[in-house]
Amino acid sequence: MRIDAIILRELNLPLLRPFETSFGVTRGRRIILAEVQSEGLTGWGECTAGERPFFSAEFTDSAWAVITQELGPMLAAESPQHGGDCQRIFRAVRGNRMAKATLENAIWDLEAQREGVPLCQLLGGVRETIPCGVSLGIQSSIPELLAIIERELAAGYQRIKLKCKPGWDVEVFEQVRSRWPGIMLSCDANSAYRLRDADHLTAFDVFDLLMIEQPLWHDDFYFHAMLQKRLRTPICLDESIRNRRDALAAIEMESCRIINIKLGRVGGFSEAIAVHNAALQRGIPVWCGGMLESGIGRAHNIALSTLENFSLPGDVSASARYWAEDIVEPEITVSSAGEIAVSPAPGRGYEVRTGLVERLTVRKQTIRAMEMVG
Ligand code: OSB
Ligand code: MG
Repeated sequence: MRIDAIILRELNLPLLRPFETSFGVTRGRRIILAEVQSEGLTGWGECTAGERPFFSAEFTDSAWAVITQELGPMLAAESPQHGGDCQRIFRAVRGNRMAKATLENAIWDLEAQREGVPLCQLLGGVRETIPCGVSLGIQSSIPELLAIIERELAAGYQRIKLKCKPGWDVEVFEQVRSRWPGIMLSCDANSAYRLRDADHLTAFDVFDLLMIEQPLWHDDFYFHAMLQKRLRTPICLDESIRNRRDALAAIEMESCRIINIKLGRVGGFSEAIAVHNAALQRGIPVWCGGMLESGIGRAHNIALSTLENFSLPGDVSASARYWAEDIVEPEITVSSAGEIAVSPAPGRGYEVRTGLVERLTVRKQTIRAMEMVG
């Protein structure tokens, strides 16, 4: 595929409600979109980096710099045949996986359109619907949280995930469990605890949680393995898993029993499939995480979630939970059975509302092939 143009945009999208985790509050997103034009087709990619380097070292401005200065020019100078060629094209750049995923995922979208197949089919997906859960941020009071859970369960969501941290954990789980003893419930600490909290974390076991996500350091396997030996509740790793090798190490060390796969965190579809396959072969279930994406990232998450081993409900939910207006058409909806029906249309399966994208754009840059000097 000849790359005719790469247009990078930053969009400012206010969230309908603030989203609070153990590392901070997000009120609106600064989202980078890549539009890659090739031979009359347009592929789109979304960068999942946060506004500040809290979830990971990458953030909106670092990703913008890496894409405009390095990755964009590298890609523009090549003619990739497949999304899977991007890892080789970008190999000189260390890390910066969310920046890489922004472009790689746009190439997968283009490839699916060129082949005239839905993206999920190109990825090897097997599901026509995906099971959905919600991730609920830290609230200012437990009654407020209970009201939100009631609404999400009524909407059909199959699993409730509660963001937690010291001071917003056991008491919260107690009240949720006493009201809803049988629901699929999990929690996500985003690294809010230390190994000295192990006794406190064992107290979570009575709540029959599906998993506790990333309780310890963002870059750790060893201490998670020590903690997992003491917990009945399965540990799920999110931040720690950057690639297939990390997944193999974590599984081998028994640092976790479940893996959360995020396209941006692992660097794009190729590596996400590799993590998925490694976990599948070793009997470790996976699910698709979310990063408060707009419709483009969400469409990519849906396609990924169709792979066989995505057997647990993910954090991929309806557009209307986040945005007054999503930038794709139709917007993403969830059925009363808590499922998203996978679009059969070629490529990402959702049209981009280019007029709305243009109105929300706060910076824009066209990237050209790298000058070959010397
Ligand atoms: O750890 O899964 C996480 C959002 C931002 C950063 C990290 C995480 C999250 C979520 C939200 O849990 C998932 C979503 O609804 O997109
Ligand atoms: Mg998480």
